This record gives sequence, C-alpha cells and structure tokens, in this order.
Amino acid sequence: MKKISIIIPFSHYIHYLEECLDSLKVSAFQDFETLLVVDKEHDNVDPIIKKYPFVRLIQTDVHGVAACRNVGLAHAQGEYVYFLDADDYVLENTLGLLAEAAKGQDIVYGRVAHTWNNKANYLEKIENKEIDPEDEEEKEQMRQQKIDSYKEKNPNVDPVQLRAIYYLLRVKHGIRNVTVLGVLYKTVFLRMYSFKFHEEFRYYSDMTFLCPVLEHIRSEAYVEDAVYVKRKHNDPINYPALSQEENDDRFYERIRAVEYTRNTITSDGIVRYYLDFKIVHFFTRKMAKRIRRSQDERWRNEYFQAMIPCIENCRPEVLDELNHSNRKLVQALLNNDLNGVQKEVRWVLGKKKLKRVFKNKNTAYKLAYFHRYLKKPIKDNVILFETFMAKNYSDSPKYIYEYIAQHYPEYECVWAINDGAKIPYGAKCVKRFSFEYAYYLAVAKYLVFNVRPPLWYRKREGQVFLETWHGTPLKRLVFDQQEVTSASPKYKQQFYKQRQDWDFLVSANPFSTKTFRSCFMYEGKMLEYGYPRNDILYWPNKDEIAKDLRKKLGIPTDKKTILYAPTWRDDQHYGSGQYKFELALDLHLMQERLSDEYVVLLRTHHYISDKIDVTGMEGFVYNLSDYDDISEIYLISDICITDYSSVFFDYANLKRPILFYTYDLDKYKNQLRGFYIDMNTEVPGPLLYTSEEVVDAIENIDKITEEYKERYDTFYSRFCCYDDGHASEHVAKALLGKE
Ligand code: C2G
Repeated sequence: MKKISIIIPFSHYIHYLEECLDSLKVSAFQDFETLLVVDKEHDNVDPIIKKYPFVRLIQTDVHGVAACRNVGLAHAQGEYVYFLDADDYVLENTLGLLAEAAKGQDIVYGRVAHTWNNKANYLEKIENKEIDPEDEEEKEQMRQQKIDSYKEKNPNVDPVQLRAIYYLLRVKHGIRNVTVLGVLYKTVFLRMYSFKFHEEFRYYSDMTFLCPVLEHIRSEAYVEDAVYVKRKHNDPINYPALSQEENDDRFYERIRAVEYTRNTITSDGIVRYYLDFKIVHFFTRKMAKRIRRSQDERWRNEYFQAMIPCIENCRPEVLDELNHSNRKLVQALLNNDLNGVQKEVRWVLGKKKLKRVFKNKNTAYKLAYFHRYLKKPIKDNVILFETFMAKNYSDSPKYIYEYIAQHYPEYECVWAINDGAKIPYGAKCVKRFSFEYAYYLAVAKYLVFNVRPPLWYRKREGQVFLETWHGTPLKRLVFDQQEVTSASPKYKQQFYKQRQDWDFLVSANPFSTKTFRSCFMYEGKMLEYGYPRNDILYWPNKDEIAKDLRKKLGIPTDKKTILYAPTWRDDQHYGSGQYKFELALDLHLMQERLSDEYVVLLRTHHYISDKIDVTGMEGFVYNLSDYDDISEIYLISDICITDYSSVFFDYANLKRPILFYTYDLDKYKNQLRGFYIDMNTEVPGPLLYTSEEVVDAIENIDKITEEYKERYDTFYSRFCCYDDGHASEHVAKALLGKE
C-alpha cells in the first residue's frame, strides 16, 4: 500500500499540467500513487501523459472538479489522500514533510501559498527574499493568537477542531477561499463517514466536503513548511481558474452550498459557527458594497432577497458579535430595508475615502475626478497628450501634436508633462496626477497616449481615445506572454479592460498589425500609416536638425557617433516602474580602441532609474538618457547598438548600420519574454556577445554592412514599408475625423 494517493482532477489548460506532474516527478518523497481523473470534456492529455509513466489515468464520463475528485476517492488505494489541482504544484519537500508527520491522524495539513508565478520564478522569488518567510511567521502568530482568544472564551471547544478550522476554513478569508487543498486525509477516516463532494456545485463544492470532515476529526497535525502552491492565473480572460470565472449562477450557488452544508453538520457546533461567520462577512464586506455600487440591478433585487433567509438562519451569536456598523447593515437586510443598507454603505465608504484623503492628500484629485469632473460636459475642442507617463515630450504624440498645432489651431492642446518641459506652439502643460490632469482626463474629447492611462481613468461616452503605442513588437507582449515577470500580476486583466477604450491604435507595419491584434486581443480600428515619431527621419531638413542638435549637445563635428540604446530587464527592479541597469558594455575598451574616430551616445530606457556613471570618459561618452526625444538622437547617430529594444525597427528607416549586443540572449528569450521574430536570422545586423566583439564589429563596420545588406533590405521592406514622413498627418486627420 502506498502512503499517499494523489488525486488530480483534470479538464482544461494542458499547459499547466506538465508543471504539476513535474513537481511530483522531482518530489523527494516518492511513496505515492497519482490518479489523474479526466473530466469528460477534457483537453487531449495523450501527448503529455506519455512523459509521466507513474500517472494512473482514469478517463471518466463525469464532469466537474467535484465529480472527478469523488471518482478519485473511490479509486484511491493509499493510506492517505491528497488533492492536487492540475494547474498547481508542490515543492520538493512538501509531500515528504506531510508523510513524515502523518502517524495515523485523521488529517495532516500544510500551508497553501498563492502565487502568479510558475515554479522556477516562485523559487527565485523565495531565494531573492521577495516572498518573505518572516511574513508567514507573523501571520502564523496572529492566527495562533486568534485561536487562543477563541479558546479562552469557549473553553469547551475541541482544540483539534479549532486549529484545523482556522487553517482550512480560512476564517479570515472570503467564502470562496475554503479549500480542501494542501491536506492529507486518512483514507479509512474518509471511508468510515463516506465523505464526498457535492457534485451539483461547480465553485463551492470544497465546503461540502471539508465542513463535515472538520466536524468529525479527532486528531490532526500541522506542518507549516509543507507548502502547496496555488497558482493564480495571470490570464483570467483566456484561461480563468474556477475562482476567476464570472458566472450568473455563482451567487445562488454560494447560498445553496452554504445551506446544503449546514444540513450536513450539527447546528450548534463550531464548524457551523464559522460557516455562518463566513457568509455574514461575505454580506458585510462584499455584497453590501455591490448592492450600492454595482451596475447590475440583481444585487439590489433578486440577490438581496435571496440573502435574507440565508442570514436569518445564522447562529445568533455570529450576529451578536458584529461591530456596530455591520450589525446595522445586517439588521437593515433582515428588515428587507434596501435603502438602509445603501445608506450605511455610503456612510462607511465615505468615511474610508475621507480617511484615505487625509492620510494621502495626493489622491484628492481622484475624488474630484469621480465626483466633480466626470459630471462636467466634454469639451469638443480639447486634446490631451501624454507620452511615457508624462516623463517627456517625445514619441508619436509629440509629432501628432505638432501637426495638429500647425494645421488645426482651433483645437486646445494640453500636455501631461511632469518636469515642466517647454512645449512649442503654446500647449497648456499639466502635471500627471494633479487636479488639472484629472480635469482634462474627464473633459477632453480627444486623448492621445503612447502607453496606457491611469487605471482609474473612466472613458466617457463621446471621448475619442488614440493609442499610439511605442514600438514595433520584438518582445512578446501581454496575452502572448506566458509569465508576467514584471508589472502587476493583474496586468493581463487590466490590459484587457483598458484596451476596450481604444478607438484607434497606430501600427507601423503589417507585422505590428497582426501582432497587436493577437497580443492585445484588439479588434478595433488600426491606423496603418507608419509611426508619427518616424516622420522626422524623412523630413527634408533632417540634416539641418541633426547639425543643430550636435551643436546643442556639444558633440564634436569631426567624430562619428555610436548610439547605445538598450532596453530594460523585467526581473531587475527596485520597485514599481523603477528598473536597475548594469552596463555590460565595456566603455573603457571602446574608448581605448575607438575614440580617435568615434564618440558614444548612451541612452537608457525611461524605466531605468540607475544613472550610469561616465566620469573619466567625458568627451567620449555623452549620456543622453534624459534627452526627451530619441527620434532626434537617431538623426545624429552613425551606428546604432541595441539589444531587444524596439529602437532598431525605427532606426532602420535611416538604413544605417545596426549591431545587437545580446549578452543575455538566452535568459531574455527563454525566461523573461521570448520574441516574435528570430533574432538569429531576421534582425538587420549581427548578434554580439562580448564587448570585444562589439568593438571588432565597429572597426569592421563596412564589411558588416556589406555582409548584412540583403538581410537589411528584406527587413526594411517588411518593417519600414509604411513610414514615409506623413504618418502624423494621416493619424491626426483620422483622430479628428478630417479625412
Ligand atoms: N527607448 C528609448 N531609449 C532606450 C530604449 C527605448 O528612448 N534606451 C524608447 C524608444 O522609442 C523605444 C521605446 O522607448 O521604441 C520602447 O522601448 P523598448 O526598449 O522597445 O521597450 P518597451 O518600453 O518595453 O516597449 O512594442 C514595443 C514594446 O512595447 C516594447
């Protein structure tokens, strides 16, 4: 007999299954059987399953997690049963730690950790202390204090049950967090009472199994380090986990599952007390807010009515222990007083908002946005522009603006800009996250952004949003990214919502059009005119502009210039939007071998907060990282070195040599992002891996230009085919409906 039967219900998302089974394959403890119970509506598992001969495949004609788990229970032959979901994984020591502690107790449980990451990145985060074991200790202590205080007040309660309830019913969390995961259940104990999941429930079946189990346990053990890793899906749009699925039945199912579970446990036991506690808190913490705020009327009608009997059936002490405001809420519900509930929520939320404003006065503009500015009429002749979160005056919005300012002066243009840069043609400047900014976000008819607006922006009916984006995609983006190593884990979800606001998206070439459709899941209007920011590269006076700029920046006229413009690295950051950059290019070597003929123009990405130290190299290295517009810098660059930045798609318009310094290609490609095109065969220049190779290439630039000529030409016709110096004009006309 094996020590553990692992039951994995499987239905969809085959791409997660492999990591789940891999985690079992490499587990230090191997005394287990794996039952993969396959739902009747499953994805085809055959291609994967061959790689894991230890898996016992059980094909069923049942549907749903609950039913598959029940099938697994019937087949389990191990001393203990452990449920593992096909999109989750365990750590190497998890099963061993649990098995070691399992000495005949009814249940043995560990911790359930939630993450957005795959296993490699999760482990890296632990190693880098981004997941802090001290936080866990603190949580653990708080839990223990709660348990102790409950015990003091209720000396008759069984401490075995109490601790298990705290951990497994997850008393501090919402009702959807009740989980059977992370626990060894003794098989004979389960069979003695015939515990089963109620198969009618899609979302809340865990509580139908767990509550009766908790009611009957007589012995237990807890192993804090036995971690079950629950993966939150970073793409709830295409691959939602059950907990992320939005479904009309969800509300009623929650109530039905609570009522059903109540009937399977004793009415005056502690499990019942906490079950009632959870449903009451669902009402006070979540539902009451929805009753006030939701666009969906059902919260104020059907759902409100359905909740009344459910709360009426709660144990009285649960209601007695509520604080004043929550008691008022519940009382209003029980009196069928919808207005009373709404009034109380308004009062509580209002207080919270005020507190927040007092604590952080900087957010007051948001209140003004929602409560005043959104009520003002939209101004038909106002256009708000923003580039790179108001960090500079550049990129496509700059060129669109200049075209509009010259040709349609009747429009009032406003720029969001933080450092008070001088904007030509007299545009009004506002600081991002100020009252004025919030005002123009609300009343401007037209908005032109090259990244996304703040998350709190609400597009109004009548507003026209032009998203220019900021580069032809080389790195995989949004929905084409498997892991989101940087940004918020909710990135995909937020993106999905925000891109619904776009009326126009600018595309620089057919490749971008195709890729943007997939990576942004964008179906709206695409403006396929080239990049407005590249117009300058075709202007007839571009040589004069270059000459003036060289003079302005003090770059010697007798030297050629090498632009080094690398991108940022998703995994190297200090905090949100603040990235580290360690210069891997040996500028001293370049100075030694190239300074007779060249100077270097260094340009870091706007995300990089590190200032590269170039002391000692004055006169050879010019740090132009703070210069607003890279398009102007292209004009004064004779050679461009980049890595995975989209700069080369734009620079190629000049048909000047491009080198790729790709010292961390494997990591970038395989771990961080992945690419849309083959760096080895499709980019218009050589991949170089050391500073020596870069310097050699520059010394032999004519030879390299010759060598890559054919590839460059192919690249140019594929990616620079729309740019002709008139993109701003076309885009501006499309935006303003002047075509
Ligand atoms: N950029 C710059 N200096 C750099 C790198 C980039 O000024 N050293 C500017 C260029 O205009 C570039 C844009 O920022 O085209 C975007 O930078 P990327 O390095 O390509 O990176 P990212 O901001 O992640 O955008 O589809 C494009 C992608 O979204 C990439």
